[in-house]
Amino acid sequence: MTWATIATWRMAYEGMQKASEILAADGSAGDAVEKLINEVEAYPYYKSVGYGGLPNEEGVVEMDAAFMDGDTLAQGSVAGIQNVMHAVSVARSLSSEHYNSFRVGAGATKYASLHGFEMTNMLTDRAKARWQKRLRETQENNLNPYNGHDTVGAITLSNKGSMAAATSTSGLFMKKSGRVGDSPLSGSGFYVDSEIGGAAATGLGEDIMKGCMSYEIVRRMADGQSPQAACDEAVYPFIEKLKKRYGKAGEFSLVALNNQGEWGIATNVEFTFCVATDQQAPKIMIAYPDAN
Ligand code: SD4
Repeated sequence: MTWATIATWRMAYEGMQKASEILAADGSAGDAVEKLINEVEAYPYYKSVGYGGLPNEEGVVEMDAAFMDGDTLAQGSVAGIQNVMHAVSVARSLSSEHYNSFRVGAGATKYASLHGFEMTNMLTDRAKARWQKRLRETQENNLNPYNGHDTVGAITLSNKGSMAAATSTSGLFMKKSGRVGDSPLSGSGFYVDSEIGGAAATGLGEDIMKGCMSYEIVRRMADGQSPQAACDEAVYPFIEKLKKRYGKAGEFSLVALNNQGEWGIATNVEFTFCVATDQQAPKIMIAYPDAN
């Protein structure tokens, strides 16, 4: 077998180095994907994930995260969780619960605290200052407050042929309290099946959810499409469909990996992503929307 991993945005690079070490040492796909995301969550300068993530409109940091095991199809998710350093680890823990595996708001935070996860104030001074500035700008200039926000999403394939997927985000900057995007939603923000492959999304959750984009990519791979063909044929026609119905479409960037270690991406914005395989050290790549 051959191991591989793909993840959204340049911010995944350092975490991917750690994940690659785990995969190269015959570690599990779940451990590798959790480690990758944990690194991003703990880094205070990534403004859209974990510690230092930008808050909602009211200045409160609310995180969404998910974990999925491609062998069992077990999933765990949290949405609107507060004061937790590693939302994805809480999601992974929830994935072993047969009932109550998707928790939101106070219930999610309570679960994290009861299960001994690291609790901390996630609003750094830097993120708070940025929020205050954006608040002024949006009020003064009537700006769209939501632009420029990213989710880390990753898929891993282990040497044993097992796969896992995970996401973590503080959601859209200046979102309304309680707003949840695609990232913790199975089939929209992520999906993985070790018999086929997996996909993960970043972009405007409200639009990604309309097409269940991650599941649609995995479904196409199940029908025999390569990850790249599945991304192309799932994502671009769907963007056109939204444009036809709404006159516009939000940002979409999807990554996919199959259980042979082949990968693909689709994007309608300039998009950085990271890839590593047993043949390829972690590498930052860039894709441009005009290429499609
Ligand atoms: C969300 N998809 O909450 C996330 C945010 C994101 O690039 O990834 N923006 O809708």
